[in-house]
Amino acid sequence: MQFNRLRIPLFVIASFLFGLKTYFVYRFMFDLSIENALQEFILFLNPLASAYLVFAISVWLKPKNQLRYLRWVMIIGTIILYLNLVFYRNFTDFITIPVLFQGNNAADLTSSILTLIHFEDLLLIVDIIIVWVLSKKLDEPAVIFNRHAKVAATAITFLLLAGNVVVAEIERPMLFVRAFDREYLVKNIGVFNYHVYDATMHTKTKAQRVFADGSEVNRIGSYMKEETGSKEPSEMFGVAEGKNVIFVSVESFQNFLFDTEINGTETTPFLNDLKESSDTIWFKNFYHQTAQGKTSDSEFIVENSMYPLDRGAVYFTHAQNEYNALPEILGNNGYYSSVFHANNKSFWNRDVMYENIGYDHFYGEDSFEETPENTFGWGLEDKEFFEQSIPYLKDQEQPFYSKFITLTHHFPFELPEDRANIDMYDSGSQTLNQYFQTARYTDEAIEEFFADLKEAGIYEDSIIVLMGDHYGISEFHNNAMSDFLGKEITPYEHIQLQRVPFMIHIPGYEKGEVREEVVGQIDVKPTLLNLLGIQDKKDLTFGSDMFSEDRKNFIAMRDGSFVSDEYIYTDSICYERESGIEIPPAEEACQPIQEKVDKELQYSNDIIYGDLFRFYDFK
Ligand code: GP9
Ligand code: MN
Repeated sequence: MQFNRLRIPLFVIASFLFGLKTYFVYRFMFDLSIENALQEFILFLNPLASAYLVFAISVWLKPKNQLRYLRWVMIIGTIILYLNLVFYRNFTDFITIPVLFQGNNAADLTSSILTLIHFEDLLLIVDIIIVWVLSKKLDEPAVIFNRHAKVAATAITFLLLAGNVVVAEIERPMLFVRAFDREYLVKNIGVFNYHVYDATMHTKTKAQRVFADGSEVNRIGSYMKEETGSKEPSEMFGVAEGKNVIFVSVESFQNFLFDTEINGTETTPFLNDLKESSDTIWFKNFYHQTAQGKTSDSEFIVENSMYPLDRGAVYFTHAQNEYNALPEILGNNGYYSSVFHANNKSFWNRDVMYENIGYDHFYGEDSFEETPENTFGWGLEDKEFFEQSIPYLKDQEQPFYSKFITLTHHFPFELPEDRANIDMYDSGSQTLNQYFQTARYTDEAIEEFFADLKEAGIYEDSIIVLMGDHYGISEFHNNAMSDFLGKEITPYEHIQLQRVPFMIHIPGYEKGEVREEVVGQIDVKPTLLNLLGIQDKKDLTFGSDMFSEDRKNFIAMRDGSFVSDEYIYTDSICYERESGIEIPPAEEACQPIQEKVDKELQYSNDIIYGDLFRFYDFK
């Protein structure tokens, strides 16, 4: 091998610097949980291995191209790493190919983006500069390798790669098969190899629709009928028959907000009272089940009683599929359906999906009057949003099903100072500090909405359903959360924090109660249909009527975690649900449900990827 004046080939220097940088980003900028020494070792090994893999290819190039290749790979690699970092800071997740095609959503993140870029990020270009300068100083002959050297350099690539895969497999058996969990993949094989894996998966799922086997739907359908949907109408059947349904999806609201105070002021006084009102049925153990599709996933789950996808947002990737969705069923039963949401219509591809699943009308941003005073954070503020919706609502044919999606209480939870009626919290997390103020704002907006509905004469003939779409405070803020709650955020606590509001408010009902059942977004569709006295015998759902005696007794999360009446399973740990005590793995207490969860998640994916409902007759 010919050495340059530095005696070390430049591609090795580049691999080392870039690998080291990547390791530092993994270790100190992402928030990856490292549980043991082997994981720590893998985290150190994989960036070096994958950097070497890419840089060592250069030895096969002509000297001039070699130097150019090294420089550009440094830059492109850094951009990929950095985009993942920014994405991670917002979503505690890594980019997938379907998410990339949600480009217009990224553009809408403009108000959040500044909080996601940090000053120390500048350090990420140091190695680029070093390699750039060195490559300019080198003479071309310094990077001429003979055949032996080339083969040796490439052989080392394979050794490193094989070593990485072997230790990763030891640490995490079946890593590539289960792959629900992107964090595990990145920890074990690195963000670059993860992208290669993701691209392979993407191609595979595209092919799945083409080769889908129509008879599969009968097998899955039988399972759903047997195991998931509840068979008999519950005692609440028809309680809200013929009423309008006003469904409010409350952005980023988590249950832990309830009954909290900041400096002696109640955070959400209206919702606190509403949940205990004699006209409200509140499910206090209701979990969101969303994944990468955030709000749109919550909508998908509610409309279809199916799971979101493990990668990307189903609203984007499979908006043209055949579904038997809630608005469509309601439409067949004499309901007019609409959505109110003051954002552009194509966000989350809503316009396409809504049309497909049978909404009659979508009141998007263009239906509202926006001024500099009434627009902050993500757009039209909630109070104006509700107020401006009332005339539309009044004009709708009854009975109607109308979904409202709020926006003010959205990350990064910005509120002009003069609008805040509660202090900021005081912790190391700006996000958490602001979270209470926008929650308060939305609470006030919903209170005003109730008053307006009464004034408009709509209230009496309607039921109002309030649901939280997903978490607002990600794991990134665990330290501040732990301060606020006065306890450590263990994996168990993390799952418990995924509880979001679910209230069914029935004016004049007077038998309101607080229910303890473990339920989730997947149960909303069958529950609502049952309340409205609508029976769709052929419907296929993964959830069941929350009021039913024979409802399914667990709630699965997209990453394979679950909550059952007795247990909480997450991060490969089985806990007793109520006490949070860990159950030793040897007892296999969680295993039977774990198997069902894996099966259901797979079935749900099969239906979506194969577009299997096109082979099923819902009529
Ligand atoms: C955007 C709103 C927020 O239209 O629904 O989306 P999210 O970022 O929460 O998914
Ligand atoms: Mn949301």
